[in-house]
Amino acid sequence: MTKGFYLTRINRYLDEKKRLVEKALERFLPKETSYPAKLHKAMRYSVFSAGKRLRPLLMLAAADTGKMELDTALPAACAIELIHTFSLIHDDLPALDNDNFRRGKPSCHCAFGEDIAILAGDALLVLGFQLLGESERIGQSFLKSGVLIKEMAEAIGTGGMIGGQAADLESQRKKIGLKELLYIHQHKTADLITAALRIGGTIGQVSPRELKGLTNFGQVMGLSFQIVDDLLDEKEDKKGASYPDFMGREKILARVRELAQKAEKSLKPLGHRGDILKTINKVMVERLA
Ligand code: GRG
Repeated sequence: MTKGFYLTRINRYLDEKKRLVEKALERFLPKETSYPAKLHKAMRYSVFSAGKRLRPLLMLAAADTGKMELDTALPAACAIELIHTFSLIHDDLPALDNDNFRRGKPSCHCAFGEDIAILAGDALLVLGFQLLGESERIGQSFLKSGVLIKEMAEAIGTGGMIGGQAADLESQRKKIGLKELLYIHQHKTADLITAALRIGGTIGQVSPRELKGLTNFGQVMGLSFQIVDDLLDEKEDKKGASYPDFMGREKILARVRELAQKAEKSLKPLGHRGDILKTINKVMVERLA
């Protein structure tokens, strides 16, 4: 099989899965005309903007390394995108990052007001957990949705994304070291990415060794994803600490390459079943090219 043919096949896989996620999100979100319409409009406004859908794609690809059942995997894949969107809406609020633009459009609070933006974020978070509760398998082995809910709660709680965000806020007020920056990246960014992979692997019923591989992949890829994001945002009005505060571009690029290789190695237990994830890992790094 030629490299070109192989890449086309993977791109087709990712496009198809992205379309399925978009359609499912459309189905799961309340209609924008249903009362209270302003809240539902704000939720849809933020979800249906130009997001990469990275976390749902990682989740579906991880589930596909095992025995994927779309009926179970799609609600969970939508759940993680809704929870991610909640974090972006709240992150943009004046009390946090105070960003006026998100995904190429005015931020939710700029378009709908701060009050509705807070509620839209809250509602997306709650709907995300509701969907996780609905991701029960109808196959031979009954998957307890409580397992998925716990996994997600840990990833976004005080020991995960929200804790990482709080540490990030602190870094705006006092100088921090590289160790603290690593803590921020691990929890603010890598934990949700890791949850996508672990929940996907759990739904696909992969072996404990394969789940460990997916977990390591998520942690390392999540770190490199945030470093790449820091580099891409370098010229923007950055508030907290970031990699360019600690080292020059060449050194950062070398670190990103090293992490990308390490992430790829983590997928070894999955053999060729990890190829889609390897490609996503490469594409994330190539954003710098
Ligand atoms: C609970 C008050 C309250 C706030 C929560 C936890 C939190 C606020 C914010 C953290 C979210 C954050 C901005 C994490 C950084 C991760 C990151 C690089 C996000 C961008 O992800 P992409 O590039 O975005 O996947 P798209 O738009 O493509 O989905």
